[in-house]
Amino acid sequence: MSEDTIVAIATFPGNAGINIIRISGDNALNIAGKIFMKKNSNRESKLSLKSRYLHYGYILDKNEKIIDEVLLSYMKSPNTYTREDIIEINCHGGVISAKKILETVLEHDCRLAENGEFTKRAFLNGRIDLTQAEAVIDIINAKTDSSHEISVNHLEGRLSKEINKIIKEIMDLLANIEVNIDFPEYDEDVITINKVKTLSINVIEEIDRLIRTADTGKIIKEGIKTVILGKPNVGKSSLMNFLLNENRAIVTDIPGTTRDTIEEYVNIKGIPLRIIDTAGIRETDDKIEKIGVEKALDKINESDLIIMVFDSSKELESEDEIIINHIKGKKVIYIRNKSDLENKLDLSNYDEIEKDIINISVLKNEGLENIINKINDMFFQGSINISNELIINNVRHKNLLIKAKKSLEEVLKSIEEDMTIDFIEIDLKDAMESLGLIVGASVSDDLVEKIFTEFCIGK
Ligand SMILES: Nc1nc2c(ncn2[C@@H]2O[C@H](COP(=O)(O)OP(=O)(O)OP(=O)(O)O)[C@@H](O)[C@H]2O)c(=O)[nH]1
Ligand SMILES: [Mg+2]
Repeated sequence: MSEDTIVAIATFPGNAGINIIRISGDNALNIAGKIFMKKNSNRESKLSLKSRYLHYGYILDKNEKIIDEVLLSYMKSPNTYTREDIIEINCHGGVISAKKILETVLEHDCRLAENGEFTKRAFLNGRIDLTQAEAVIDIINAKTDSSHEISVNHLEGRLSKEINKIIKEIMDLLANIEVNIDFPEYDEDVITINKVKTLSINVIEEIDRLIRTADTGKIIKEGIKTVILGKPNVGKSSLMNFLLNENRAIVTDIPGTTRDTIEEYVNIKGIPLRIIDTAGIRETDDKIEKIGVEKALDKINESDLIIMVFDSSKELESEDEIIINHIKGKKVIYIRNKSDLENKLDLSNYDEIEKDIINISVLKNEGLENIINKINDMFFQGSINISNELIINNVRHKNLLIKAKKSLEEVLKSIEEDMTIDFIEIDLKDAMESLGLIVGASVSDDLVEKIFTEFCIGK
């Protein structure tokens, strides 16, 4: 392998028990020999490190001064994370030890690793495919149990397995078409156009099933972008604070308290929410408030969910109606807050809203669980249960699936239009290429060729 040897601190340096410095590459063992001394040995004796054992000793700087007492492991290639030789040094926590050890390692023939480079090598060296590499990053970034679970599924290769299965189906079909073109005399085995059609329809269905999970996947990964809207003083910030379980937003009885949007992430009973509190919407001459109102309206477009808050103690006003009109076509939960006060809100002109509205009192802590239940119903049909489901949580995967689906739809169109088999072949190959890109394989002509040579004629 001609790759550089790379090194990085793999843990988060700070006030913790240990830190780990990780070295990967041809030169890793050699570097260990230069900086590590086993306990009860001396610098003159040659260092021998058994693979997959923990070795107790010291890291020494270039002046042979002890930097720290460590446990060092050596993992011999190829059965390692990167498929290269790996040295891992467990030193004491804190900022200094790890940093000094890193500096000492860097005095030898290696360089600082780039972000994600160990995993990149695992991929380039064929230990994992692209979906698995992407899952590693998602596991690290996961903020909820469900998000973590989806990514663990991907790391285990469940998505790759599904995609590879579809690729194989298309490949078999292409092989048959090839046989058909090259050896038309084998016509009892020749693929009929009907076969192409049936397969394309089936594969489109399989791909569609995956694409349909992408909305849930995105929401679980990024949180439901929830914008709280309403005219001033209805209790938006109070609701935000309640959901966050902290006094994040300023609450006063003065209408127009919130000027800027406030965004926070919260996980309520497993439901990930990105909650955005906004400025109360009204006509105003106040320059700052005006900007806040515009920002609030802007947030509507990028939201997954709107929580529109009414004030039970006030009559319906034009501000309420302006908001109602702005959020048409969005997923909305309507809230009547301050249900502890006398109800003056008449929604008889808005039957649909009246029918669905949730009555709450943030002040009295009443009715709030109904909001969470409603979100659960709207986004997860009552429960987030993703245990056995394969869910797409990556936009790249989603886009490639859509592309593959389009190519297969082209196949069906070509069949309808009686196009020649070459056209069909091109679109089938495009679909296969898009799917191949998901798992990181570039399905070149050579690969396709190779597959065909493994076929026996007539089969
Ligand atoms: N009686 C009663 N008062 C409430 C309730 N919820 C909030 N309030 C009060 O209503 C006032 C306004 O609350 P905020 O949460 O600041 O309202 P807002 O919608 O964020 O207001 P702006 O930021 O000005 O748009 C405060 O005095 C709250 O204490 C409730 O359920 N019942
Ligand atoms: Mg507010």
